[in-house]
This record gives sequence, structure tokens and C-alpha cells, in this order.
Amino acid sequence: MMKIEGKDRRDIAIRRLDACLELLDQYIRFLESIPAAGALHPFHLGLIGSVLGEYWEEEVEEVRARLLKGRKIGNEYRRRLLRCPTERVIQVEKEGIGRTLSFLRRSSMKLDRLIGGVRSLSRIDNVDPSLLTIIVAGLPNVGKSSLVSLLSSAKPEVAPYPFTTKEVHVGHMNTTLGMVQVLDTPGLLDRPEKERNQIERKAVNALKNLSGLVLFVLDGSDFTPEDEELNVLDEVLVLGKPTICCINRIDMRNEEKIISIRKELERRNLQWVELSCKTGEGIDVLKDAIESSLNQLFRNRKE
Ligand SMILES: Nc1nc2c(ncn2[C@@H]2O[C@H](COP(=O)(O)OP(=O)(O)OP(=O)(O)O)[C@@H](O)[C@H]2O)c(=O)[nH]1
Ligand SMILES: [Mg+2]
Repeated sequence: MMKIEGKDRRDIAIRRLDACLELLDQYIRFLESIPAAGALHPFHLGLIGSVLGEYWEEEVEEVRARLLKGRKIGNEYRRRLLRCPTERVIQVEKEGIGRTLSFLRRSSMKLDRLIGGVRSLSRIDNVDPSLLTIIVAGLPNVGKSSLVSLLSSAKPEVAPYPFTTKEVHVGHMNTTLGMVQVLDTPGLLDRPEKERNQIERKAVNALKNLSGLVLFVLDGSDFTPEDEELNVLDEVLVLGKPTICCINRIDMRNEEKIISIRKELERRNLQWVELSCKTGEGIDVLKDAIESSLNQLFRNRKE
């Protein structure tokens, strides 16, 4: 039991119950601070959905209703504590606290889940969905974060294993059109949407719900299977966003693979740049290509 002082036993009991009610209130305030789905940009809505599933709003309402009921009951006990005979105080306090907290206990798993979902939203709070965005996407471990770090102010973690990037990260890049947002996304595996994990779904959400240019990173070395890369590329192309392909790791190139990728990209009428995030080769060519794509995008937007 928490240490609470008071002028007599009844006063202590009331203060203890008040402390429980305050705890309940904190959670109620948290739930009420979650914006309604209708007030969210599709990007943020998609992100919450990808973490919490599509029925999160109902869940918020269900937990809130339960906690409000707990508060109502807690307040009834508070009134009882004020007027019950002195010898009943301890019993009423025990019952009141027990019942009030039981509403919180029964919601604790759902509350933890909701708090996690809202946290994931606040982690990417600095993504501004209204800004022109460059979304860097591709399979795991192909050099997306390395590229984002070369192009923008973001310094995401780079490591030689897949799924290093677990969240969408944002950096900024200066262009002739002003500041644009550069987004590093988690890797996408070649598999159907419904088998995707939560980390991959964050990348899909960014690709679907932010407008701008996609840089699709392909691996020019032996590490990543070409057919899987092309399958994911085709999935991204369906979204209809302007796309520049970046054939990375040309410092450890597999010439045959690169020739084959070039053919496939040509067949899809796509623009590409061959580069190495390790040596920096090709990065300036990419920057020029980004500039002209963004200018084109901007002109199309105005028309
Ligand atoms: N040799 C060589 N290595 C590279 C190049 N680009 C990236 N790497 C290395 O490849 C590994 C993966 O790079 P990341 O930038 O973390 O790849 P990612 O696509 O962001 O990976 P995930 O976030 O896990 O999907 C790191 O060890 C990088 O140093 C390159 O052009 N050449
Ligand atoms: Mg990464």
C-alpha cells in the first residue's frame, strides 16, 4: 500500500482512494488524447493500423468506457467513505480501492498495446506528410540506410544484416525546390502482403500514403537474389509513384547480374543510376536525377 498521510484514518482512506482515481484519470486522459481516425493523415492512420490492427478505435473506446465505469464506482466509494461509520472505514476503503483498481487491471494488456501503438506514432512524429518526400525502399540489407545517410541529414543505423531498420526514419535534403524529406524505410521481403511482419508494413504504409519520389535500391552484388528484388520492385511500381532505381554496391559488382537488371529495368521503362554507397561513385549522378524528377513532379502538381 502506498504511504499516504492524513489527519485521521478516514482522511487517509479517502486520500488513498483519490490516488487510485488519479491513476485511472491519467489513463483516461491518455486515451482521450489519442486523435480520432478522421483527424489523422492517411500515413499516420496507416501506421497506427499497422501496429494495432484495424479495430484500434473500438479498442480505445472499449477501454475508455471501462475506465470511466471504474471511476464512477471509485467515486461512489469515496462518497460512502465520507459518511460511513468509523468502524467501517477500513472495510469500505479496501473494497473501494480493490474494485476501482480491478477496472485498470482488466484493461492493462489492452492499455499496454495502445500505449505501444501511440508510441510508434510519436517516434515518427517528425515525418511531415504534407512535405514532398523521397522514399527509399528495397529489400533488406541492400544499402537503403547507407544511401539515406549520404543524401540527407539523417544518420540511420547501418549494419551488415537484414532488418536493421525497424522504423521509418526521416532526414532532410536541400534541393532547388527547397527542403525535401528523405525517408529511410525497413526492408521488404518478396512475399504476399498478408504474410508481412509489422516492420515491413511500416514501409508499405509510407510507400502507399506519402506522396513523392521513390528511390528503389537494388543490389548490384551477389548478396540479394535478383528475382526477389524485381518482384518487390513490381509491387512498388503498382503504387504509381515516380521511381528511380539505384543499383548499389557496384564496388563489389556482379557484372552478369547488373547486365540482367539493366535489361529488366529497360523493359519496365525505368530510370536507374548505378552507384556505390561505399565509394560514393554515382551519388552525384543520382542527386541530379533526383533534382530533375522532383522538378517534374512539382510541375505536374501545379498543372
Ligand atoms: N561494399 C559495399 N557495401 C555497402 C554498400 N552500401 C551499403 N553497404 C553495406 O551493406 C550493409 C547494409 O547496409 P544498410 O545501409 O544498413 O542496408 P539497409 O538496406 O538499410 O538494411 P536494412 O535496414 O536491414 O533493410 C552495411 O554493412 C553497409 O556498410 C556499397 O555500396 N558497397
Ligand atoms: Mg536500413
